[in-house]
Amino acid sequence: MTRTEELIALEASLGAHNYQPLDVALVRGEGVFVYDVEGKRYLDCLSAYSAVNQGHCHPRILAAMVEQAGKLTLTSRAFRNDQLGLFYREIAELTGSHKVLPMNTGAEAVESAIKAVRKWGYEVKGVEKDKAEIIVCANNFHGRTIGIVGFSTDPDARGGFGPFAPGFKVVPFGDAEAFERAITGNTVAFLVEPIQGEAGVIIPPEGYFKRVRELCTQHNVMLILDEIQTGLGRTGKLLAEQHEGIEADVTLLGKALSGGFYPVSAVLSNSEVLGVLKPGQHGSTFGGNPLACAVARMAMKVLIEEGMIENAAQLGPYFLEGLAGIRSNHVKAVRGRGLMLAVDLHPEAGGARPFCYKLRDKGILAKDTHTDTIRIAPPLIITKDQIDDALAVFDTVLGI
Ligand code: IF1
Repeated sequence: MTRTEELIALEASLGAHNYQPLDVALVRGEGVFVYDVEGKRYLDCLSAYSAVNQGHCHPRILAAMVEQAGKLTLTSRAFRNDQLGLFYREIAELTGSHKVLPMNTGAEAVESAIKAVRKWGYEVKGVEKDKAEIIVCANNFHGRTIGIVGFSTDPDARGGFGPFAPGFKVVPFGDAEAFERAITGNTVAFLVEPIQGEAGVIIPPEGYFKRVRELCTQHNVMLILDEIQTGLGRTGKLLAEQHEGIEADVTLLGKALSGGFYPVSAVLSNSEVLGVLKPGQHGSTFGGNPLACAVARMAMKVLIEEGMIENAAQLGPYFLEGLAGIRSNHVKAVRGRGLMLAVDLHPEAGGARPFCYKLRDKGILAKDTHTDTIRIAPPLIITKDQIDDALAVFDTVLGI
């Protein structure tokens, strides 16, 4: 048995089988590369679903984490700490927000936003008790909690987990008229991803978000953009909303907010929405802890100082063009924004997963999704030469 086979057997015997990972066992990461237990190197084209935008084990984030870990890790919010206020100031400045609610996972940020906008609906908008409605999109992905999977349209995500909370309405993504028709006097918010990630990197039609923004303003509906995956440079802008020329009322960040070191998420808004939460009404043991804050502060700092967002803006289109240029009978379409890319294969190609295994064998880790799509999202520090190397591999694997 190889070391990899031993580890796979151990996972298979003891772990819940809620994942079907590619059979590669990683031990080390550095920048855009990860290394497996047999010593083989791979270009990471998933970046832990965009949580390691800054690259694996970024030295400055590592140093900030180690330093803080030796000083103070957790106080709970029963006491104050010397990092939280600084984290607030820096994330608020970066994103132009007025209020910040720190949480840990992305799903927690989503749940927290739902709580806040419902309360806002009752206390500010004047919606009748327990009547608040939130509109969401078909094929959404916002996390795995009972609240969130309750408004998922994916049978795998929600099947067998009911009963679910009421108060959610589903409309098609990219259809502003359908959204408008779904709005009632009880609608408090529209929760939506700027680009649908899990659905397969689905970019909405031009003008969709402009219209959505207008409708939200007109009907006093809070626009909640889930930028947990699209945010922090992935699409070539700090926030994906900037491509649309709009501003959300509530923005959700997670994943790359810590550069992959630690679960750190945040709800960002104007004062009106988060202002409704009063002492005792929401919280988290780990949310806003000094270790998380120190890590997140440095994760944001290196993203900006090291030009990672500009790099994604410059090299994303280059990578996309290269993928589009591959002569292939298997490829149906390529699309993407910044370094959030996807390749759709023809159904006759036999599914994306065998291609992901071929890519793995040639030193690239990418993820299949929805049977026929390969998702490509390398760390934002990837260089042009590394993209050229990757394109040569994609060409061998996908070509003719
Ligand atoms: C898994 C997908 C990506 C997210 C958006 C909230 C969350 C996520 C837009 C929740 C999380 C992850 C979770 C991961 C797979 C992954 C994913 F394929 F499922 F959709 F990235 F594309 N909003 N996305 O994308 O954040 O609570 O996990 O921190 O294995 O479930 P979380």
